[in-house]
Amino acid sequence: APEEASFYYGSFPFGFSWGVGSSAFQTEGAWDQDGKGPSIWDAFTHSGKGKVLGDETADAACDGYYKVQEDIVLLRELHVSHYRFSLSWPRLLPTGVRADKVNKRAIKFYNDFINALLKSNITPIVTLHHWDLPQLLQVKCGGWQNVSMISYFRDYADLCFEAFGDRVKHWVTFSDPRTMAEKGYETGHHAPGLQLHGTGLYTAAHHIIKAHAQAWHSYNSTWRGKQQGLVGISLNCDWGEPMDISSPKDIEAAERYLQFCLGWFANPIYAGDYPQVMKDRIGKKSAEQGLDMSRLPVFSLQEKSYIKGTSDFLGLGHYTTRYITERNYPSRQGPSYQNDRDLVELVDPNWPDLGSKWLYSVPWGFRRLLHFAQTQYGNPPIYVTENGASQKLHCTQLCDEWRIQYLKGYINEMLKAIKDGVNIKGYTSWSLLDKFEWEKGYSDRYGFYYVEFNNRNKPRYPKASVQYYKKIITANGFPNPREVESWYLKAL
Ligand code: GBH
Repeated sequence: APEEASFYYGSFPFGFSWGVGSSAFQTEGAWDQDGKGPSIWDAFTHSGKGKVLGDETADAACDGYYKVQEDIVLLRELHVSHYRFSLSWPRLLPTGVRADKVNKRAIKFYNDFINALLKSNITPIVTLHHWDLPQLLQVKCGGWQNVSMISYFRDYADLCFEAFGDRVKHWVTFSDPRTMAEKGYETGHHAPGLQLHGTGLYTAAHHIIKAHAQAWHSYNSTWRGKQQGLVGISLNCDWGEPMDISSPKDIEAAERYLQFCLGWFANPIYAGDYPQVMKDRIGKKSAEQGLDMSRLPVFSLQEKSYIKGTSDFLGLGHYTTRYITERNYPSRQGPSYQNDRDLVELVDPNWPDLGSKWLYSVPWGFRRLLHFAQTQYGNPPIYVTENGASQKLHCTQLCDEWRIQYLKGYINEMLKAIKDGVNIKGYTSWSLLDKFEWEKGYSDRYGFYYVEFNNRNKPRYPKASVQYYKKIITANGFPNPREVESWYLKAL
C-alpha cells in the first residue's frame, strides 16, 4: 500500500474559495408547491415499489424552500465564501419545456435566494441539473435516451443564464452525470429506474455530453460578453489504485477504471472524444456479442470539435478510493458496464469506514486523483465541487469526530496537491445539511448541520465539524501543529 504521507502545515493560496454544497431535490421539499412540476425522483419515491430505504420521499426533505433566511444564517456561521446549490428544473419549468410555461414564482424564489447570498458576501455556484429531471420529459420522450433532451436542456440553461446570470458567475451544467447514467439507466437504483444493460447508460451519457456542450456554447456566444462568468461540469470519481503495483495488468486495469469513470465525460470535453480504451473495449465486446455497431455511440468529426473545449473549469467530486485488479468477464455474459470494464474494485479492510457502506477514508487517493486530472486534461482550473463523509451512526449525533478526521485528511491532501502545482481554485465540502440521500433515504448523514427529520419543523443543529471547518476557513489552511491540535479539542 502507498505510504501514509505525513501531515503538511501551510496555507492555501490567497483568494482560495471555501464552501459547502447541496442540491435542490435533496433539500428543498415543497415538491408540489407554488407551481412546481413533478420530477423523476418524485415519481420514483412515490412509486411505492420499495425503491428507497424505508420508502422515504423528499416531499418535505429539509423544508429548504421555506427556510432560506435560516439556512443563510448557517452559511454565515460557517464563514464560507461560496455556496454550491442546484436549481430545480421542474420548479422553474413545470413541464420541462421552456416554450410551455415558465414558473414565475420559481424565478422569484431563486432570485430572492441568490440576492440573500450576495448580501451576505457568499458567492453562488449554481448547478443546473442535479438528477431531478422533469417527469413529463421522461414520460414524453424517455428522458436522456432521447436526442431531443439536448435542446430542452439548452433552452432551460438559457433561461437560467438570462434570469440569474447578471449575478451568478459560476455555473455547473450537470452534477455527476456518470452516476445519473449508470444508476438511472443501467442498475435502475436511481430514477428513472431503467435497466437497459450496457446500452442505456452510454446513450444517456452521449446526450448529456452534447447537452452540456450546447449550454456552454450558448453561454459563450450569447451571455459571456455581458455576464463574464464561467461554465463547467462537475464529474465525480473515486481514485483507482492498482491492487498489485508490480502487475502491468493491474496498472492497466486501474487506468481503465479511471477512464471509464472520469475520462468517459472529461475526455470528450477536454480532448474531443471518448477515451481510446472505452472505444476499443466496448467496440470489441459489442462485436463479440453479435452487434454490428458498438454500444458506445460515436461522435462525428463536427461534434468532436464542437464539444472539445467546452469547460471553463473542471468541477471534481471525490469521496473515496478503490484498489483495482483485472478480471476478464466473458462477452457472452451479455452487455453491461461491469462486463465492459473487465475489472473488480476492492477495499482495504484497514481503511477507516464511515456512515455510508461504500465510503472509506483514504485521503492520499484524493491527491492522486487531482494529479491525474491535472495531467490528463492539460492543467485545467479545478473546483472541487463535492467532497465529504457521512457520520457513523453509533456516534453521538452532534459529535461527528469521524467527519472531522475525514475533512482534515482530505483537505490536507488537497493542500499538498496545490503545493505540487495542481491548479485548484476552490473546495466545496458536502454538505451543508443532513438531507435526502437518494436510495438511502435519510439514513446517511452528510451535513455540517444535523436535521431532525422526525420533527415537522425540521430544526437544524450544528455538529462539531462546524467549528472545525470554520477554523480551517478562517486560517485559510493549517497554520501550525499547535493551533491545528487545539481546533480539534475545541470542536469536540
Ligand atoms: C454524491 O455522489 C451525490 O452527488 C450527492 O448528491 C449525495 O449527497 C452524495 O453522493 C452522498 O449520498 O451504493 O455501492 O453502488 C457521490 C458519488 C456514486 C457515490 C455512486 C456512491 C454508489 C456506491 N456516488 N456510489 S454503491
